[in-house]
Amino acid sequence: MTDAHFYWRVYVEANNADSYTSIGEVYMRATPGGGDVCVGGTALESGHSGSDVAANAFNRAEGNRWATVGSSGIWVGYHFPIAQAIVEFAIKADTSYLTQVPKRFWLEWSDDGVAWRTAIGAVNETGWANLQTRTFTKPALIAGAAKTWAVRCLDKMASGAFGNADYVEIQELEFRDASGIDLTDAGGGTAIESSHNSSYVAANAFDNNPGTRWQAGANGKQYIGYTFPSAAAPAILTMRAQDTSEYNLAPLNFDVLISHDSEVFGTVLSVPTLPAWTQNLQRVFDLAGDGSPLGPSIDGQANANFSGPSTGNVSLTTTQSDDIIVAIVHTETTGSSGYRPVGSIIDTAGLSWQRRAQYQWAGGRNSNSNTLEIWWAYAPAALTADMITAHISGGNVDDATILAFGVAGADTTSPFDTNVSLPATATGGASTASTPSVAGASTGATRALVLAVAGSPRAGGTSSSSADFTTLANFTNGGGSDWSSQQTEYKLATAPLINATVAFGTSFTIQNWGLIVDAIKAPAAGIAPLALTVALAEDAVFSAAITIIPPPLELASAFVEDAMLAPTIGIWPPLHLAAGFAEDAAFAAAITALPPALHLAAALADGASLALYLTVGAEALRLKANLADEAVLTARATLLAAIALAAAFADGAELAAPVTIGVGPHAPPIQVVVVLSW
Ligand SMILES: [Ca+2]
Ligand SMILES: [Ca+2]
Ligand SMILES: [Ca+2]
Repeated sequence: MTDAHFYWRVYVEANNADSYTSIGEVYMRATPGGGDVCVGGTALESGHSGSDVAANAFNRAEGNRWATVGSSGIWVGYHFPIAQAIVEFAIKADTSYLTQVPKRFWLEWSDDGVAWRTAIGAVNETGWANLQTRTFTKPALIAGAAKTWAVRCLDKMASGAFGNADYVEIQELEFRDASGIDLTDAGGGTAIESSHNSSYVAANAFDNNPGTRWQAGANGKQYIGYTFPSAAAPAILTMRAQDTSEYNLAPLNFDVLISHDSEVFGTVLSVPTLPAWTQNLQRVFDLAGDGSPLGPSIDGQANANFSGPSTGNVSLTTTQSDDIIVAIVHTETTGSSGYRPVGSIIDTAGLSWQRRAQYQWAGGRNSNSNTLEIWWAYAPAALTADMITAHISGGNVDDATILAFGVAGADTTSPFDTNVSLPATATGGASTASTPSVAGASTGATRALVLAVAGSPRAGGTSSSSADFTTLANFTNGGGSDWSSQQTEYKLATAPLINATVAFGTSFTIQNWGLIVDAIKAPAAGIAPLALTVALAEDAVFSAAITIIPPPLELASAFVEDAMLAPTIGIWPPLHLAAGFAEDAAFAAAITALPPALHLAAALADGASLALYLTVGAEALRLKANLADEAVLTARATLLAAIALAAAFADGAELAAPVTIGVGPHAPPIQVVVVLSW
């Protein structure tokens, strides 16, 4: 993500208690303490009062100001003639009207003047003096850490029962470390917020209680966060929507902010507009990632009942390609009829189905024989009304149920976690209804969708998932002599489970249950994608061999004519490699990083050359080079993981790129070689 944008504004959420808001001057700077860059452009505003137009905030003259009616949701800004990366701004009060000066406000940016995102903010600026100027510099992480972490909610769903309500709700927020521990659970910190409605305080989002929530409004944009007792460096953010029909009040997009003083905030991650929330859905975000929610995630679901005949159908529609499709079947017969396993599954899309798990147990009102199975198939394309048919072997069933769902973002070649404890199975509730539960579940994958699947020859109990899970389905077939019921719940684990007990919520109790717990893992050991972008002018050359293992690497170079860059880097995940070249420039890179933080910068004069071999550990790596004419920089790289490679070339250029990609923690290194010639 580039930080340079054409539109910047000061968005005011509160002032110092006045029905009007005014600002004498606004300054914006591309470097801390640098010169104001608000020149040559156009002043923007949400509106103004009388002659107090937006331009008055940029005329560098005292005794005039931008002013407008209102104390919240109003703004003044600047449309720059060239994109600017603002890292600091200042506000100056005018010669009077101090109660009109903003108290809580955000410097926001936009690329189109319509959709705005947060850059810097201040939340409690009181006690202004006439002509006083206050400066706000974007805070950055210090060794990856900050004392305060927050989420500024922007838009929310505009449909559904509560979609138009003018407030936002979050059931739970977590800031997890790399081992999956929610750092806020250690206590000693303070929940913070812009505001709350009624008793729906910020602390409700950090209480691990699904029955409580944070709610705030109006005007939509609100923030909530947590100030730790000392600086913390979470790796993962999770957000959970309400477990009620108000789930659609969760934010559809938001910015993740940090602060060192609980007063001035800066954005560290912008989460783009998300797909719609569902009830009790928990989404997971890599704080060093690109803002897209982490998978695997559920992509469509359907269920159906069948009694008597030995086939059952369900029609499934999904939205994404490269899903793993899962089908779960429960069958029961009464008396001495015996077990009814699934013989095969076929579907109209012609997918190749395999059985993952089968669990059989005896028990029920009529000494039933119960079979619960998990089947799966890889779907290269999204499914539209795919008819999935389970063929039961051994004869008719009394009752049966089938649940089908898609899982996006899974390891498509070997989807299930390979830990020997899985699939874990258990049965219970033989004499009295109980909550299905199994102990001793472990996973090997760093990130996996954990599934708990229960079946019973009894009427389904009250739907209920345990606090860290989300209910996927709860349904019952009441035909036949007895019943077939299923309940399935899931959660995205961001660290391996170790000898864990997996259970449903305590409200879900049932007799004669059977349970399977399993996990579908993320691909490539959760290593983030690599983006490699190069723009080359005429006669430029690019050749790169990259080997990476995983944390963030940024490599930037600016070259003048005849310059050459050839790096060799080996890294752990996310890698950003960017270079801008003038004519006759050349780029060749070989990179090898393992872990801790590396910052490398070089400026080369004419004819100079730089050749690098980097071995980096698991922390941020930054490589920057500025080359003048005839300079040469040589580098090479080695990666493990998904890679995206893009290049733009001018006249006469050619691209020949042999690419070999291996996945998995022990797969051979990826070799990426790009050679340009003409
Ligand atoms: Ca002025
Ligand atoms: Ca928590
Ligand atoms: Ca809560």
